Amino acid sequence: MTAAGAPTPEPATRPNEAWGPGHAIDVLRIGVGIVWLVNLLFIVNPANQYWTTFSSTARSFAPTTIGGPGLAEYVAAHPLFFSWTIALVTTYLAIALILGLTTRLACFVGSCFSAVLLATQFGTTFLFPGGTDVGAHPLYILVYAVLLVGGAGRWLSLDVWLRNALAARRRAHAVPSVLTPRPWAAAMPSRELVTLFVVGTLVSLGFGFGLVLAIPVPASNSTAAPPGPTSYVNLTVSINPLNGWPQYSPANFTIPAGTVVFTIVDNDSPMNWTACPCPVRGTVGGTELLNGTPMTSIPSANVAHTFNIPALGVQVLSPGQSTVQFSVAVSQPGEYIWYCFAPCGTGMDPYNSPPMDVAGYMTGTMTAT
Ligand SMILES: [Cu+2]
Repeated sequence: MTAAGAPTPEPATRPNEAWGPGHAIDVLRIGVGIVWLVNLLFIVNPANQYWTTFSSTARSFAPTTIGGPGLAEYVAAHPLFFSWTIALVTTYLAIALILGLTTRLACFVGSCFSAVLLATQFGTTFLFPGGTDVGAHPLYILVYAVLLVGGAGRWLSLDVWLRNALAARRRAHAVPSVLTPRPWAAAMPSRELVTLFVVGTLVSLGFGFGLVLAIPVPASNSTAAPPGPTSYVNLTVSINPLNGWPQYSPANFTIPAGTVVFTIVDNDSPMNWTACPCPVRGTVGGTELLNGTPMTSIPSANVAHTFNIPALGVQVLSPGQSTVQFSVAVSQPGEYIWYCFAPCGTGMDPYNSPPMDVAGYMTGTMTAT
């Protein structure tokens, strides 16, 4: 469109023409589409248990979310909505980018999606190891911007095929060629579209940060001792000689509702968890005893494991080669799942490899009767 708003002749599009250097932008587009296709294959492969472990994966981000674990808990509590949203956006991006269908819309959706993920998991984005799931999102946003500005979708693209098919149909029916605005079809973008892209991405980033700051940390059940008996639980963290994994034992235990005094003897080696959000939460008095000294937060230099009971808002940090003690008020009978959220996995990604999330090692059940 010209400044006066009069339609300009549509530039001749040579559809899906032979390879030339100008098509590098569409090679990039297809490459990003393949990345999303790989993500989609991960989601649908039953071996990865995407659907069944979604909540615990979401919770594993809690310790490193700016603004506290509120959002991670909220996502974990609504797994159906969030797991499907992520799966559907992943499917759309894979199809749209590989086939060049609604290319511009895909750039917009992809950038906003990455911006929200980036904001909500900001604490682990720029860390290595640990940021492998979210560390790529700044790069993705950059790639979408390059695709949009570079006019991706002009080669090997269904957008072009559809446009030409429509044009041919119009010619065949002798319909006067009136240009209809097709803001999402592929072509060099207008300045307005680029502005919309930038604004949309920034708004999504702000929305993500707003979510993590606005959703409150789940209320701790109580920091005052409830009526009821006092019981004692002794846990140890040791390396399992069979597989070399650190392991809490016992992982499953039963206590009467009341005050539970925990002692954790951590025989694991020290580890430097630089992203550690190390405040103690949800214990009686809001403290833990580290080798006998009361602490309200723990220096991150040597946190080997954590002991979190999300339903009670409990977070306790367990440094290597140390003993911690704390009391938890359990006023209601029930089953309480505990987790270790420190990245103690032994694989490439220590946030998402065993024994993280492995029952009997870094998660288990406290049954209150
Ligand atoms: Cu651990």
